[in-house]
Amino acid sequence: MYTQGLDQAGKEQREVAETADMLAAFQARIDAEEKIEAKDWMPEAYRRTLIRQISQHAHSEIIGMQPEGNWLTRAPSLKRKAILLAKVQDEAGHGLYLYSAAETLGVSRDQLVGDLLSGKAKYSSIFNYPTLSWADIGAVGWLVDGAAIMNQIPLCRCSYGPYARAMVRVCKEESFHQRQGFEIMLTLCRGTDEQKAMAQDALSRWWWPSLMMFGPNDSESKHSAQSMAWKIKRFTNDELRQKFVDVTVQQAEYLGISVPDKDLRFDESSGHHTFGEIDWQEFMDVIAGNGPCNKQRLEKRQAAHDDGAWVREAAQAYASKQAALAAA
Ligand code: BYC
Repeated sequence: MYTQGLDQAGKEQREVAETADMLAAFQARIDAEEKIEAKDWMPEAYRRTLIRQISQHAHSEIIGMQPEGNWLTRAPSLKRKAILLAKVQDEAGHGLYLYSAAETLGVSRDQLVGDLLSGKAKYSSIFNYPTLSWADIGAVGWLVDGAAIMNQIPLCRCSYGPYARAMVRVCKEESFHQRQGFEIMLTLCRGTDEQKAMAQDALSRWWWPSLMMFGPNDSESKHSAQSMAWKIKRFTNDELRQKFVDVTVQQAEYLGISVPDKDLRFDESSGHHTFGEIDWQEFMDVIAGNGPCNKQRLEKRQAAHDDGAWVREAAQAYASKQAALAAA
């Protein structure tokens, strides 16, 4: 009901022509750091950008459950299993908050999920890589959640209120996820030679895909300039990638394993690490649907969606019954 109401409000709003004065007044609100709320007037392009970004973010959380879910039955102890189960459930929760935030912009959940399942909507490139060993669960928590936090903490200050508020809780949980991943890596690195080799192998395979999570270089990023002006993004893709490298290289040193980049070095003059060229062709292939696991990820999501049809039908039947009772 709530969504339908917003759908209608959104439709009426979109019928109003956007004048230069309206756009200037909107930008003034953004510049004054006011939060934009669901029922406020907003330019159609701002609304579309948010729907694109928030829904891709939600899809990433939901698809991101798969590579980790793959290890739930094989976690090395009951404690590890319980922790991993809680983490995977957290990701489902993040997806749900984010779908709800996207719905406030006047789009339906069915439409968003339909776009994911048809392959129209993107989700993060990182989840198209396989988790081959238990150490990959450590590397995903450490690197993938680490990159996620770097990208998402600034989103808590995003100009769109519902997205910014959803991100506060997401970031708290991601922070726990990152630490559990680092702790798995630390345990492996302090274990046998074989365990340390597993940790090294996981870092070697996940390093470059993690850097790709931040998106194309700024010079190639088609949305960054406008999203920065609207304060949806607070830092550019390259700025966040640099922060991630600076923090993570030191953590790898502490673990005693090597970042797989022969060009990586600390630059005294800038105080930052310089690093090698990302394989952008690989990135483009993955986001075009041709990564190692794209097909399997979408097939599994489609099967889960089909298996859940009876739950949606039951919820709908219950809602209709309640509505009929309320009307009687
Ligand atoms: N993968 O102009 P750009 C998580 C696309 S969930 C795929 O720079 P923008 C987690 C981009 O969409 C992690 N596609 O775009 C979950 C655009 O294509 P379209 C997800 C990518 O939006 C479970 C085109 O490339 N996090 O952490 O300004 C377990 C040009 O890019 C990627 C979020 O979604 C990519 N890596 O900036 C553990 C955070 N990068 O849409 C962890 C929210 C770029 O025009 N999103 N593209 O067809 C953002 O912050 C921004 O959307 C991005 C991209 C920085 C990702």
